[in-house]
Amino acid sequence: PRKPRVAAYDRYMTFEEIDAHVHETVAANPDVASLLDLGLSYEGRELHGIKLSNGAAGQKSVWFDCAIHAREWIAPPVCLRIIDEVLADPALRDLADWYILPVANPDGYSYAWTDDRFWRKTRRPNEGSSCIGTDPNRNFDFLWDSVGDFCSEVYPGSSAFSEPECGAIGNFVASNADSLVLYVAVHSYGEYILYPFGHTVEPVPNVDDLIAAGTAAADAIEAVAGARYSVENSASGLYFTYGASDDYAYGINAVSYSYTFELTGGGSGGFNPPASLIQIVVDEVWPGVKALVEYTLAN
Ligand code: ING
Ligand code: ZN
Repeated sequence: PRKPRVAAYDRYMTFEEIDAHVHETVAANPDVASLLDLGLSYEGRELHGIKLSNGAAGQKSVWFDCAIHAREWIAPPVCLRIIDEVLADPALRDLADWYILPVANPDGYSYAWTDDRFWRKTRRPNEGSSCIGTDPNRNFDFLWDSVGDFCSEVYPGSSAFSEPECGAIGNFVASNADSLVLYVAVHSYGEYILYPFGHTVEPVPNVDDLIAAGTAAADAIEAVAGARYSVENSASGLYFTYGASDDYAYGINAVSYSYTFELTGGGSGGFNPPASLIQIVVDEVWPGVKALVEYTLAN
C-alpha cells in the first residue's frame, strides 16, 4: 500500500517547509500526484499546490485553498491533511480530482513568521502610501468595489485582481469551470461554514443545497469532537463584503457549491492558536471536508 508523506501536525510549518513538503509528496507519488503550478506571488514565491487524480479523463473536480490571509496559520495544516487523506484512499480520487493550494498568500504568510504575526494582507506596496498590502479576500473580480483606504485591513486593491495571488486562483477557477463542482477557501476563525453571497442576504438560487451540504459537513465535524460549526450566508453570519474568493467562484458560475470555512481560533485575538490545537482541528475538519465532497459530488 501507498506510504503517504504525512505532514507535521504538532507544530506550525514555515512556507519553505510546506513548499518542500508539497514537492516531496509529488515526487513520492508520481502516479496520482502532480504539481499545481499557479505562477508566482508578488515577491516571487512559488504558488505551488497539488493535484490528486486517478488519471481518468472527464472527472469532476474540487478546490481547496488555505491561508490566503497571512496570519491564519491553522489553515495550511487542514490543506495538508486533505492531501494526506486523498493520497491514502483511492476511493476519494475516484470521486473527483482534488486541487489543493496550502499557502495561497506565501509573501504574507512568510512576513507573519518574520515580522508581524498578525499580518493579514498581501505584501505589495501601495503607490503613494507607506501602508503595504491588499486584502486578498476583497480583491477577486466579482462585484469588486474600491472601498477603503490603503491602510485598511480590508483594502481591496487598486483594481480587481491587482494581486497576482488572487489572479492566479481566479484564472484557475474560471478556466476549470467545466469540471469544478466545489470551491472551498479555508480561513480562521469562528467555526463557521459560510456560503455566498457576501454583498447580500438575499438567498441564492440553490441556497437549500448549499445549506444541506454545509450542514452535512458541520454534522460530520461535530461528530468527532463536538465543535459546532454554524452554516450561514456570509453577509448575515459575519459582515457585508465585496470581492471575496468564494463569491467569485460562485458568482461567475464556475461552481455551484462555494464556501469559506472559518476554523477554530485561539490565542491572542483568535489568530494565534497553540500548536497543540492543530491536531484537534485537522482531525475534526477532515471528516467535514469528506462529507462535503461526497454530498456535492452526489447532488
Ligand atoms: N474572514 C473572512 C474575511 O475575508 C468572509 C470572512 C468570507 C467574508 C467570505 C466574506 C466572504 O473577512 C476572515 N477571517 O478572513
Ligand atoms: Zn481570513
